[in-house]
Amino acid sequence: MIYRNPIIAGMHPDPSICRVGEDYFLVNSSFEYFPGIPVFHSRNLIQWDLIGHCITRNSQLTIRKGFPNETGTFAPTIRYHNGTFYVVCTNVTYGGADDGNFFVWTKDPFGEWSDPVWLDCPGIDPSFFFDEDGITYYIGTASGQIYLCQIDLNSGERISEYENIWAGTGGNDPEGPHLYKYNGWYYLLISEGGTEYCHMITVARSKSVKGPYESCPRNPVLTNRSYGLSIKAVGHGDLFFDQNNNWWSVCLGIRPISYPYRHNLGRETMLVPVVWDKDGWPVFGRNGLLDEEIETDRLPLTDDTCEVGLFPDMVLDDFRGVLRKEWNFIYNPIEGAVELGTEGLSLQGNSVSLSEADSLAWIGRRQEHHVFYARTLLYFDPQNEGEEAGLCIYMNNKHHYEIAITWVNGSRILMFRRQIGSLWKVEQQIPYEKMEVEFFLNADKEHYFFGYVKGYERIVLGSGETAYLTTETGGKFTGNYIGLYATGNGRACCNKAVFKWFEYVGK
Ligand code: 6LW
Repeated sequence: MIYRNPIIAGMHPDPSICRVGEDYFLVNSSFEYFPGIPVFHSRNLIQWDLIGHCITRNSQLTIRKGFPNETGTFAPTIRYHNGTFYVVCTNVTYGGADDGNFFVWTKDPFGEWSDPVWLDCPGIDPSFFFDEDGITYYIGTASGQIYLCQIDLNSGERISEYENIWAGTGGNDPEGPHLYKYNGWYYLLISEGGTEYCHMITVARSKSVKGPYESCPRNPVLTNRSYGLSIKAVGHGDLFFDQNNNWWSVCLGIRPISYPYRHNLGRETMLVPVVWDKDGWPVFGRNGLLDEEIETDRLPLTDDTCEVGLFPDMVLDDFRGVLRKEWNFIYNPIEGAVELGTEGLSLQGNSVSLSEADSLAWIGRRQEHHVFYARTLLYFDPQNEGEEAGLCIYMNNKHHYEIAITWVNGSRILMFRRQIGSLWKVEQQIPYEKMEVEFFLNADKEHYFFGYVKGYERIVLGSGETAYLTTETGGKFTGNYIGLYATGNGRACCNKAVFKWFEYVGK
């Protein structure tokens, strides 16, 4: 059968995976978005359900504001050991509260996770390795080195000195380490080249956990740099074997939209078949290259009726019950800003505008497809100058396009606006009598189109290039979100904005 990469589309970088019997659990970085660290479950490795998040309570972690797309939860690792799941991760705050490395644990990955246990270990990209002799190793990245130390899992205390074990093969940013034991060898998998177009996975091995580590003669074992392949920047991977003893890796990669390369979906999760060569080194993908379409007969538990790959993703959300798991806040959520009721989703805007890197009345879901359409029915009665509620495509506070109902010079209007870095412009304003409006946002690879529905007519109010809302233009580690928001633009909002339903259809 053929499966397609990515296996988890939209911003889902730095994947890490563990298997328990025939069940697979996978986590990703989520940066400033909350809930943090999405947890996915699968039984066939290609269809993944979002089952929850590790960080769901404000009391667990404070996410640093400011620094768009480069604070919060970076590069988690998930491991299962003696009946408990552990996720070890970094909260990047640049000196703010709750900075550094921590782990959370649970017995039930479908439920809640523990409070963080903070670790005295520097740097980023932490991983755990449980050795056969019962010792728990922490592996991390700091000062251009991969290091290791022992920790006590109960207290989180570091119980040995740090020891540098490898610095990679000479590429910049050796990072994202994971350690495994197989056939009497310790294998150390890392990434080099930075999380951009020169990204690569390299591997080294040793008979002793502390080294010396010998580099694989075929390094890098995975990279798409300098190849005309549709997936670029592959790296930051984790290695595992399935219940049939077939080996695989999950890693990140991107799908650029244009040349020169730019990408707007963030870094996505890919699945790579792995085999071992006669000398005991892993061979990733097609001799070290990752294809978008992969033919394999090794996927676990897949029968002919199982659809594979990037199926159209369709969601019609009527906002009844509890908020669906794919909706995120930016930073820790504000008490009372977002509520679900019989009417739908209500957002109580505060004074924070879309252009500020601060907690605002906003929820968003990842853009997972280059081509999609989204629609929402909004009821909003703005009463003061600047009060606004609408639908946006959002990379960060300095890069977003939006359509909104707002109040300008004493009257209600529909508005289309774009912000690209320090360029900020209201492109369209039209008078609007009603308080209810159906907005739409359609995207293809080149443009985002915004408009509203009038009777049977769909009226486009404006459009913006996708190229300006890409990581290369103004982002860092995340991808684009489709957001619903309300704001008083400098003042409190009198009335709540009510979104009655939301639809997303990806193609
Ligand atoms: C992460 C690093 C990386 O910590 O980017 O792709 C950083 N790899 O390993 C943020 O995702």
